[in-house]
Amino acid sequence: METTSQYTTKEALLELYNKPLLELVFEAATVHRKYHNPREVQMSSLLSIKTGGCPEDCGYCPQAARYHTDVEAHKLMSVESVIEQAKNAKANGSSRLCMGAAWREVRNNRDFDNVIEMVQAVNDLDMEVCATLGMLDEDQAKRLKNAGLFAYNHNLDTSKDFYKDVISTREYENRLDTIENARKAGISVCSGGIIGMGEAVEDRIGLLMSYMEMDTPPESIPINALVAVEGTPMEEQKPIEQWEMIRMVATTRIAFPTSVVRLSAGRTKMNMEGQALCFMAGASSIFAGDKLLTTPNPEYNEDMEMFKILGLEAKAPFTEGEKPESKPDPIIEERKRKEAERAEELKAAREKLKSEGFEPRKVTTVDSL
Ligand code: SAM
Ligand code: DTB
Ligand code: SF4
Repeated sequence: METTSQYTTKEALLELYNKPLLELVFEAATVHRKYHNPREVQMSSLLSIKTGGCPEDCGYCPQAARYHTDVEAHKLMSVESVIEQAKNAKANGSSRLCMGAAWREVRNNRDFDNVIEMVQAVNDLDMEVCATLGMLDEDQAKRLKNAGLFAYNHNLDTSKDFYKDVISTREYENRLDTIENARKAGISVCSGGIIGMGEAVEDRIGLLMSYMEMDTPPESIPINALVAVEGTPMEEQKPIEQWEMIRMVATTRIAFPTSVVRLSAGRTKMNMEGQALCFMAGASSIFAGDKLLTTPNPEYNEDMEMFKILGLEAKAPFTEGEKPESKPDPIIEERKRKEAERAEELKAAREKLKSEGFEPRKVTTVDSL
């Protein structure tokens, strides 16, 4: 089966995007039915494991420390709380958990070790694990893969041209490098963008062209509508029309026939009819649960009601790829080995002192006073 699209140039994609709406939806629905089961929708839950305080200046983002938004900065969540949230997402029908951190990049520190443990634990629950942690180098990508990470989300957000108007603290090329590092480590790539930031239609197509130029396009492409958050430079952006979301989803579907197109942020501003047209036009994944990272999203039961009405069902995990094996992490194993060694040394020292007649010093606690 032919797996590439006949629309590979900017001109062809622009013409496609501007087709009469229902013809575009029909063409997208036809492609969708050829490559995907149109009744299945993947439910992916987002979890902000490290919220706010980010040093970057992404103009859309409520988590950037420099903007005065209502988002409070928190430290990294504990592994136990992540497991609890993952179990809740699974019980509500999600097959994937996407863990997001408000970091510019991953650093090789104790927080990253904890993220590795989160990946291992959520993979053990038989859920697809996705993470979006900012820039990654090759070794970090390999460590995540080894821990059982299924997918890595890193959005290009918009066209290379418009990108400069949105973010100044890191380059488009840095993003391409991170995507490449995840790809080389054998991790499924999730990368997409945002519409409604003031970009031209050409920039939406420019984003798709960046993926068209890759040897392998992303396995999953999230299409977000800007959530205009008070305090960010984009707070005044006018909400996009639902038709624009439908056009973008349909064009993406036709351009990348085998990728999963995810109807992402912005669903609270859409009605069921608008979302139904997106599913018709090839969206086969949503973010589920009442919160995205920091902003609201439809509740699980609202989505279940919508699925019932539209005759859709939640997709099982690992239908697009095998469950990765979670292997022990050499860095964490070495740390645990050293900690155990140190504990043994302390125990031996204490026993030696005792055998030599030294009694441990009596400690008076407040309770015993
Ligand atoms: N800090 C990491 C990074 O930027 O790669 C990961 C988290 S970041 C919040 C993930 C993505 O969320 C961004 O690339 C952007 O596409 C999307 N996003 C953030 N704020 C948004 C908003 N207000 N509306 C729509 N999408 C948004
Ligand atoms: C993606 O493309 N959209 C998600 C996920 N990947 C990480 C994030 C949407 C964030 C919307 C704003 C917020 O809730 O903070
Ligand atoms: Fe930071 Fe990511 Fe938000 Fe940019 S999108 S400010 S990198 S959390």
